[in-house]
Amino acid sequence: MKLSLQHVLIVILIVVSVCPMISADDGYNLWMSYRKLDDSAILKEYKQAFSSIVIEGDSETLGIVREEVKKGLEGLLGADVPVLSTLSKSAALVIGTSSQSQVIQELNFSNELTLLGRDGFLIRSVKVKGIPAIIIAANEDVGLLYGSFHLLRLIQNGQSLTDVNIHSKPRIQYRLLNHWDNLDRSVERGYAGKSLWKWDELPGTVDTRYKDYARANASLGINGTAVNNVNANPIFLTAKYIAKLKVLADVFRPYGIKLFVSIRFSSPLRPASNRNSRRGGIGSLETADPLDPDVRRWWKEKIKEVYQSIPDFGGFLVKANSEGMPGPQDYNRSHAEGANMLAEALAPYGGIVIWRAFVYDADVDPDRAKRAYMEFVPLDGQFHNNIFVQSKNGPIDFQPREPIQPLFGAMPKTPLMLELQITQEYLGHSKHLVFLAPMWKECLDFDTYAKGQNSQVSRVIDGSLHNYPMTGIAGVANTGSDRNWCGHLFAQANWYAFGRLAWDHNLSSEEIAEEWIRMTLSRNDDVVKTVKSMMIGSWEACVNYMTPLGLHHIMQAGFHYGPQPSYAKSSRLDWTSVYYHRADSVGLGFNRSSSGSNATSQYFPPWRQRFDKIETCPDEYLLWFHHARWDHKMQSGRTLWDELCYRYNIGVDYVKEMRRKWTTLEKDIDPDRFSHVQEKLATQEKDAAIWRDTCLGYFQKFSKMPIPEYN
Ligand code: GCW
Repeated sequence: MKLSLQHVLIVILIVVSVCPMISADDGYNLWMSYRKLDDSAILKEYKQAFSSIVIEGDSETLGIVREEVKKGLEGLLGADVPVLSTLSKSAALVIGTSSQSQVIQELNFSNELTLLGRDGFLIRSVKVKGIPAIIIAANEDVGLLYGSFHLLRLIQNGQSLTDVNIHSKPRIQYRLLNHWDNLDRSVERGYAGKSLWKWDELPGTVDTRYKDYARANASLGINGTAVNNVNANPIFLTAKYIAKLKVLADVFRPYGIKLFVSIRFSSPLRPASNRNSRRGGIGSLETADPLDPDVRRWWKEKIKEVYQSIPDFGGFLVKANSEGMPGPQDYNRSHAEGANMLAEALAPYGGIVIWRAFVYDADVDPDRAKRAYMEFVPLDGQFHNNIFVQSKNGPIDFQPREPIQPLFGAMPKTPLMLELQITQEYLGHSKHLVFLAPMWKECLDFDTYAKGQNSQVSRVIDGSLHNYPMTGIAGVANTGSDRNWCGHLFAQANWYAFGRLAWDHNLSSEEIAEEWIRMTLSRNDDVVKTVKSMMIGSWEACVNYMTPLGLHHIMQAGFHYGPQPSYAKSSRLDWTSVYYHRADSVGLGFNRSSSGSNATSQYFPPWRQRFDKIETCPDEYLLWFHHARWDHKMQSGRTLWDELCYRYNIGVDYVKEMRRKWTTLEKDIDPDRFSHVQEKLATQEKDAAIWRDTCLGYFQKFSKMPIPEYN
């Protein structure tokens, strides 16, 4: 059948009119919707400055830069912005490296550029032969990509570019996402639909979303991703899966993103007879002992095979001897011996090992909070220099609030990679609006006193405190195949915040929230203010309605959403709630002071003493470190019981207030996103009240005190 042009046009018209789901506001475009600016003064400035884009040079990455900047500027300015290869007579945006762009070369920025390393960039307003230009210069194409996204961010935030002069480079070298994605596309602790990776379609079919994922990460400077769950299936290292991984690595590469894989330590073994077992491998050996020559050979060959397909492969992420995963201790070898075997095999290719410190063997100490420190600190200095020890922010497990993991500062000879959790396993899944930047900042800004004052966690992980040879940070991803990527529209802000802090941990939560709101939701100052005021206190509120005053691990078993303080029977004591809160007729909390488990001794002075004494322990951590009496006098002057009731109540009240504020924005936010958030907030309010009522009802059985009235 032959179709006339008229027919084709009619079909196109029909398709366009019945496909509102491709609307710009379904959340798919994240913080990159590039809606036209409406402030006429700033629009005029930008239009004058960007009459064209000049990009000299050619590479896949530069192709992406070209496309992004054109799309971004045209969207934001609502005008055509041609891409040229040489500067014309009117003001332009000039993008290039000195090796590929003559304009940049002639500007002679070499001194400044050398300070910016591989990923850094320069954005500056200059004159080129009398013509005003804004330039983005970098040493590598990937720096230009980061610089371009940064410029677009400035424009989206309406910042004036007159006399702009920005030097930017990441403070941390490895900025990674860790996906806990399984082979069957389920995502452990994922709340945004199935995994993005369609393993059964790969390598033949390449979902366009892989590219969009890479683009979103690149827009933040995220430069690596471990694509599969740390509870790893060894199948990812079979030839069949290496071919699939290669396709992902090829998509990610021009965006500056390296692929990492989580491995199972027992991979050289024969497959386990039970497919669901965490043991077993993909080989034919009888042992996975890291000192066994056959095992070492097996890994060398496997790694060679991987690099033949993926020459810039990042390396391995390893969960070993943790929660039933095999590891070197199965053969009486240490974590260092296990990690070193892999590191040696990866080193010739520039690969690294990320070895997780999330271990809590009950034989090590009766207090779970102490175990990782006790196992890892004695190994400091024994790891090869291409190994990171990766630790969660707190000593237990991504609880709503934890004091920092005392490992930070205590391993000066081992690069520590900070592991944060973007997905809200313990913070209301994708049902609650909880902006996590303030939590991460609390951790990053915490002064460990490892080398006296000014020894913040941020300085441990950016390497400046101990001169680490490499530096890294990882976030457990909250992405999935939901159209809006993260389930909750506001969960996108956590992905965003992670990336921004990984690049520059000095940014404040307020700055990050404001950027995200302007780029995603609205540029109206009143709306920005209101939404920001919702986001900024949302984490503290969640702590209050879930686990105030240092309570922890009292959530519903397994599912980790609602409260279950009564949970007492499990195969492991340290999976119950009663193990952690220790409520009795005297009081509440886990005594980790020197009269209890003495976990406080793992911190540097003065924290050691401050945490140890109930009088000086901050209220935020009181029940983490102390078993306090119900009538203990808090810093507020209230008794513990009254303060507990108060905190649970103000937590719920905050959610009510967020809901009220959101309602006032109805006319400012597009209807789909407005009602999406409105529904989520209603659920959050209901479930926050369940947390409060369940926990207070339960603890009241011990305190035997009345719940005071609050209005
Ligand atoms: O908190 C626990 C989670 C597990 C997770 C584990 C870990 C991937 O409940 O789902 O397993 O942490 O970090 O290894």
